Amino acid sequence: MANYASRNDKLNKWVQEIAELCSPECIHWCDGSEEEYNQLMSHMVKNGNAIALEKRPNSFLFRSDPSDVARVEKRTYISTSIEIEAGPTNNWINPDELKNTMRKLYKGCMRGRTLYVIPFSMGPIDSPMSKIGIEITDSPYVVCNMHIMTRVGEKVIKKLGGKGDFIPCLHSIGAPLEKGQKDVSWPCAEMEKKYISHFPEENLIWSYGSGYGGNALLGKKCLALRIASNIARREGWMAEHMLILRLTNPKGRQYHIAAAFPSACGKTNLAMLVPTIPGWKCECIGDDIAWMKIAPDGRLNAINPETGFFGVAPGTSYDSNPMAMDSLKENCIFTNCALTDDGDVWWEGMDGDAPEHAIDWKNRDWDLTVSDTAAHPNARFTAPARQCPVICEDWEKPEGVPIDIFIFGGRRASVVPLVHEAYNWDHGVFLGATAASETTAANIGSVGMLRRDPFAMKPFCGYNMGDYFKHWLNMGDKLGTKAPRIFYVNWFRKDANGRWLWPGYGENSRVLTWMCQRVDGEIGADETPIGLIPKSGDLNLDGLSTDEEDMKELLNVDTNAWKAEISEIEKYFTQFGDRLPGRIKQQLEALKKRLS
Ligand code: O2Y
Ligand code: MN
Repeated sequence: MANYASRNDKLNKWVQEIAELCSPECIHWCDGSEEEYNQLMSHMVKNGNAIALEKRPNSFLFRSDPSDVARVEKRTYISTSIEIEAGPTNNWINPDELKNTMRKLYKGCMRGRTLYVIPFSMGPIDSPMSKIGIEITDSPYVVCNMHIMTRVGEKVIKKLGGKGDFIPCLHSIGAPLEKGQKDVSWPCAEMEKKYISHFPEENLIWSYGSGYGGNALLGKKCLALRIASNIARREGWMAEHMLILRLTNPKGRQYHIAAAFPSACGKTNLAMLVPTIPGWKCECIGDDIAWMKIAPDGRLNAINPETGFFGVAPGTSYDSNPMAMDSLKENCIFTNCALTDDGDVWWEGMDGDAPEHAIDWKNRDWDLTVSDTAAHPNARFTAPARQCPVICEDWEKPEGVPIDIFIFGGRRASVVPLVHEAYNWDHGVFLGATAASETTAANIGSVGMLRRDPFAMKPFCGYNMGDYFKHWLNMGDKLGTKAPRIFYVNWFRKDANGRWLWPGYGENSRVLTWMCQRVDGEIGADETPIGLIPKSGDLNLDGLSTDEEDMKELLNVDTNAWKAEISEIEKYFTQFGDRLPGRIKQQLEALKKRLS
């Protein structure tokens, strides 16, 4: 039991109401302390839910149920009283119907388990941009992950006081434990009973049946994106699926960049970039979510509402992301990674040779003769942001950092050049609205399909996407000349033989420094129908082996391919009907004209 009591009537009443509905064995108010974390972890190790890793101090491996390995978009709902308010990119069920269904599931769902009350803050406690959430969960795994990913405990209850407001986030794994019943190591409900539900009209989240990541750590995708995007629209700010980084040039001038990429496009890698250009420094502020508000000086300031990284493990290595690897040495949670014989975690794409033998994420013997991967492709690490060697000293600044540059991007083997700059804000919003990426084995859908993912927000925008485009246009109107400049990148272009044309990773700093020079008006750019591209010689390619031919191909704008793209965009836009802003239609017409 925590050594504090909430004076907040709304909170106390809600906890009592949920306890009556879910019938837990006991209630634990989380204080966010190290002792609490340690106690929960020892309990989970004793019960066989977790394995303490010999090679990494205070780090633990969990294995999920094979049916519960990722966010479930098809079971995620935006429940508004009128369907059109959720829009064509979201699943919708009427709130009364959905609550009725879920109440039946919640009834008695915590029998035999502890109900944990997690008071958490998204954003620094003392930031005017922060929001308080209270997650009720019956999963100690969720409590420990929330300790790393958010600011938890008594300090939040103190800030809430007697009258403060909070976002109620109800979560249950949906696996009551009857008297004498033996528990399993990852209890959860079957797919058809999983619901990740959002009620934006009352700032409410109800999640049932899954214990995994974005379905269960409700501060992240549910609160900080789906619910926050609604609040942000109402209050005139932005909640975006963006990394935030600070780039410093050799003279000490700082630039802040916020970048949106769909899943599987290397967002965490870019957030922790190690520049290859001498004299430039890059620091990480956040790797997934940015909350941005217009500051008193008229600029757009960003905070990272989280305190940790919930990153994809496979493919993370000292080659692809050394700063992430150095963040993982201790105090981490690993989920669905393989376990080596010497008590460490391993995943495909890690540096060095594969182990001769390991235990795979399904708890089976594994070696190189086994065709399945040892780690699940969506295996994750949960790591404290403070452990990142390049975490920016201002990453917790209550007022945030001023954004100079927005980047959108996706994974495209052809058509889209390495980099282009928007002609103006409306054009930049059009670039965000039409962003698309080819699917990989790591994400949903068949491999190589082009999936439109506007602003990388398709799974995360909590209201009608057409209205979201309008909100972006409105923000540009308010920001005027102080609006960040907008760019679009594609690190993934290939030649006709399927060879990568751009080395990526740290070399992406060459593209970022070009953007900074553009912001400072130091260099011009070439006009093309789709936007502004670097003039020959302006991209710093010193020490890079990429030859002139490849560079030409990387920056090539194939008019015919773009004409084909236009009809795809037109088709895609029809779903938004009259919610598609006229200014976006005008951008499409302008692009058509430039291509003709
Ligand atoms: O599969 C999950 O539950 C995790 S999803 C996720 C986690 C961290 C950062 N981004 C994402 C994402 O899907 O964008
Ligand atoms: Mn994400």
